[in-house]
Amino acid sequence: MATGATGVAEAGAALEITDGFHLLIDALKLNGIGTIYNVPGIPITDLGRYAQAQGMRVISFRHEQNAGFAASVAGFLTKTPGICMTVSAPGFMNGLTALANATTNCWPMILISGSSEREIVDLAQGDYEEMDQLAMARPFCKAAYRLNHAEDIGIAVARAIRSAVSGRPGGVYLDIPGAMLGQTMEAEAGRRSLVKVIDPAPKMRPSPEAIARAMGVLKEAKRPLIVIGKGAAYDQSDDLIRQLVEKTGYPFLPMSMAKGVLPDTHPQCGAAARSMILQESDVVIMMGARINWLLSHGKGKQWGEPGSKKFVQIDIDAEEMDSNVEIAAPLVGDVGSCAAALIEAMDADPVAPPKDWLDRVHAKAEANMQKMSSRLQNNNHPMDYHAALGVLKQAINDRPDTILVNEGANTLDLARSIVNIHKPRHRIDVGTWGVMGIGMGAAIAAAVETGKQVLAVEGDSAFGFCGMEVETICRYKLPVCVVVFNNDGIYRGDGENWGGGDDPATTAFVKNARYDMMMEAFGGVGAWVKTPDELRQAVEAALASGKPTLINAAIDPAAGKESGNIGNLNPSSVVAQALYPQAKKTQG
Ligand code: OXT
Ligand code: ADP
Ligand code: MG
Repeated sequence: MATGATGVAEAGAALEITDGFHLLIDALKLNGIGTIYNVPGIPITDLGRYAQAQGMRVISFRHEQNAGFAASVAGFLTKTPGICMTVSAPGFMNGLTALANATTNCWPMILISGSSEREIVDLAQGDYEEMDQLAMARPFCKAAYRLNHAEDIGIAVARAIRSAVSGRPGGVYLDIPGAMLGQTMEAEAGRRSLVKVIDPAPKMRPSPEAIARAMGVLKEAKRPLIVIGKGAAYDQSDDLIRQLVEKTGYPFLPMSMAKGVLPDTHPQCGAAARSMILQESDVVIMMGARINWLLSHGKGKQWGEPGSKKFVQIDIDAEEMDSNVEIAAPLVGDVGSCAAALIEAMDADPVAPPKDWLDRVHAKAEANMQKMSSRLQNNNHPMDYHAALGVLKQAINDRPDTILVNEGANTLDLARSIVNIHKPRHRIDVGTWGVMGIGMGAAIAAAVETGKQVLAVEGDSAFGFCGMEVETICRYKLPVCVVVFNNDGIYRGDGENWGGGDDPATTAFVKNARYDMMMEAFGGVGAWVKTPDELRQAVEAALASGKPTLINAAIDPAAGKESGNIGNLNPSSVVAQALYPQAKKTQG
């Protein structure tokens, strides 16, 4: 079977010509891309078949959004653009949310969509699935290109890869009019037209002046803190990050998807003292983390007295500096290069580990963890989030190689603080947008890209956005265990219709829904559990067997909070409070 660019050569030997289909496949393979996340249809059905025939892994999904989320997560995990392939207009649009989400999260992904007859689209003459996709895609990605000629495939794929991974990574759109795929050219010329991208994401080293400036700020620090973000997780310089953190002796706070870059059990981890360290720190090193809504924009009472902080920010994107607050020492570069330069500077001129401060952070974190641990042991009936998550925490402790995927509101926020992550890039969640529906795509990509066991902990609403992909999980026999936290609704399952009518509350679902039977319908294992013991047994069986499994975990419908930890972001209104007595409960 042909591999890499030799596909063209071998096809050429037999036929002396090649075509757009094969040039595209060979261009991807030549650049080390071996997997396509796909939904077939006109005009790309055969492209998927040929890719599979040429030795690529083609994972066909039930909906393009999930294929797109998978591609973006593949990009996050591998630093190589994940490829999502869709049909024209509606399929393309289904993939667009994922493309925008990849760009927002700074993950490399390429959305390749077939498109209709150019001349007809441009004259708006009503072609099959007519749409000016290139124009539509532009606002949602870093770069968008259209391929009109087969001879341009090599260079277009090279540009797309470089755009996706260089500098701040993001989404790229590649428009492939169906007619282009069938274009033929002489095989040897085709082979020569392919481009292997050299050094697609060059290291960016900070200047010595910038390092000296940062060292000056760190030397003055009394209560320093390192915030580690998913840009640091993405960078994969895990050893350098650990060396830097341990050399400084500073406490660190992992953002959600940076949990595990250093284990949550590391003695310098301050996650369980979050409020205290944000408020009381005086110098904060931001490492691949933006100062956005997830950190209250670096302002307000969460951050203590105005003007009480100095920021050192490590980021690959210079424009990120001063986006929300003043950055005293910008370090523009990749995390690995910046960490290495700081380590070198500290070898020459060490910073003093802030022992008293670290002891205080430790004491606060210990106290919070103690408070939490008693709640995790409870045997309440119906089961609550804490009891269920206590079981899952233990499951991950026992099998730290398992990748945790997590979405929902309460399901997300509580799992984040309860379930420790022990290894880098072993937690994938809703990311910067807080988007529901990433779960099954992320779980599939994690299993496909790493071969590891995946545990997807899903709110019942979150799962509903992508649940049909359990068929994909079964079809490809992936080691994915989905646990649906079934509280009969969005945030809570005990909502009422405020108008008193027969329709259910806007946030309520069918009670006691049998999500487990969805998995059974496709040949996987289903379990309906109501107690922590039953959950423990079902999870252990799933993780030990690696079989596609869905555990439908009944959670107290009254246990959740409106919007989990971010209820404060809901707009409130005095009019609503006057009109509806119930509004007090949800609007605070
Ligand atoms: O220090 P303090 O005292 O403050 O305490 C903190 C930590 O120190 C402590 N902690 C610990 N204690 C003990 N031990 C340990 N180990 C420990 N670790 C930490 O715990 C507290 C809290 O810590 P945390 O979590 O780190 O900090 P905090 O304050 O929460 O951090 C703030 C944030 C903002 C960084 C954090 O909350 C965060 O990352 N939040 C992300 C929130 C998010 O993105 N949510 C998802 C979106 S919500 C909403 O939009 C939803 N929708 C609408 C919708 C969406 N999103 N998308 C689409 C496409 N359509 C619609 C929907 C439909 S959610 C949703 C469905 C919800 O229903 P489900 O059924 O799916 O889920 P359920 O709610 O379960 O029913
Ligand atoms: P989190 O949500 O975990 O706080 P964000 O997604 O907000 O993280 O921030 C990630 C940041 O990391 C972005 O500003 C992005 O430019 C940056 N980044 C991405 N890759 C790298 C890298 N290799 N080196 C340094 N910074 C990076
Ligand atoms: Mg729910």
